[in-house]
Amino acid sequence: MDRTVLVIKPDGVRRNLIGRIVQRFEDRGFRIVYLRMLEMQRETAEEFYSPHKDKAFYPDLIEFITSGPIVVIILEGASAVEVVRRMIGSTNSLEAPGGTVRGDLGFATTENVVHASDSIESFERESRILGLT
Ligand code: FUP
Repeated sequence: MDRTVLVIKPDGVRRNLIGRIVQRFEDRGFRIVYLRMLEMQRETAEEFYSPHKDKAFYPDLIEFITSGPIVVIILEGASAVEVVRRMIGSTNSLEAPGGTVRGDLGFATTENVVHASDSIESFERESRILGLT
């Protein structure tokens, strides 16, 4: 069994989508092994998104992810990283196919409803940064 980090971003929380998002992953067969609502501190956000620190969108991304509560979840299941990534859809919600979280519920790139680890290494890194381990 693999584990992955799923984050419901501030837009998802503001738009009251927590239940619907969690439902999709439970329906698919994933087990929730951790779930907590928190506000990401600026320092944590900067470390979390440090691979993007030279990108033009970085300041907006930090502003956004710290703009309100998020929900941090660890999902467990077969091929969790890969399957959950497929279930959230591409980064730009406008390009994400129907049936994915971003394709069904999102309409932007920075404000794209959810985050999910893109590898086992990212899962471990994100767990450490978010203080889950
Ligand atoms: P993803 O793994 O799909 O969440 O996307 P990336 O790791 O490529 O990007 C991390 C975050 O940066 C995305 F959630 C949204 C933001 N981003 C932008 O705001 N603009 C861009 O052009 C690309 C990414």
